[in-house]
Amino acid sequence: MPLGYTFALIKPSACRKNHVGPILAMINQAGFRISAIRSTKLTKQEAETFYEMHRGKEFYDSLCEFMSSGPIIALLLEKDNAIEDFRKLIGNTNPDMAEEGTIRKMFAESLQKNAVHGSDSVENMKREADFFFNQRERY
Ligand code: IDP
Ligand code: MG
Repeated sequence: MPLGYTFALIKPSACRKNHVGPILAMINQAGFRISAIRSTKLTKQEAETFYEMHRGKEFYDSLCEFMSSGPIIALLLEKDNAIEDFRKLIGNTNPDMAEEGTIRKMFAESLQKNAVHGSDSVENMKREADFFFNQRERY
């Protein structure tokens, strides 16, 4: 896969509050092309695997419980410099520290329920994309 991709999730809290449409619009307006998209729901065990790099941290169990609490939207997004640019678009992990106009500033409910996930490296992007999408689902 070329380097101009990132993987993203719209988290259960943002789906529950009907923020999917506005968040997708912001993603498109920022110049990302949707390569793959799916509505799905993780089991607790799948959430534990997806977030395995955080295993052992005090927020890990609660995070996996939350991430498996309802439907999510999985996204493979294409853009030059996608990983870095998407992290800028979503803002700081903690919405209290996120800049005005970022997705997390606008839609996060809390540090845990911070609306979206975005890959932090090419290696994690590939792992996360493969976790959700087979090749026939990517255009
Ligand atoms: P990121 O999503 O900005 O990459 P990470 O540090 O990778 O942030 O953490 C993954 C997710 O775990 C965050 O998006 C957030 O939902 C949750 N999280 C991170 N740190 C905390 C914390 O201190 N308390 C509760 N939840 C946290
Ligand atoms: Mg992260």
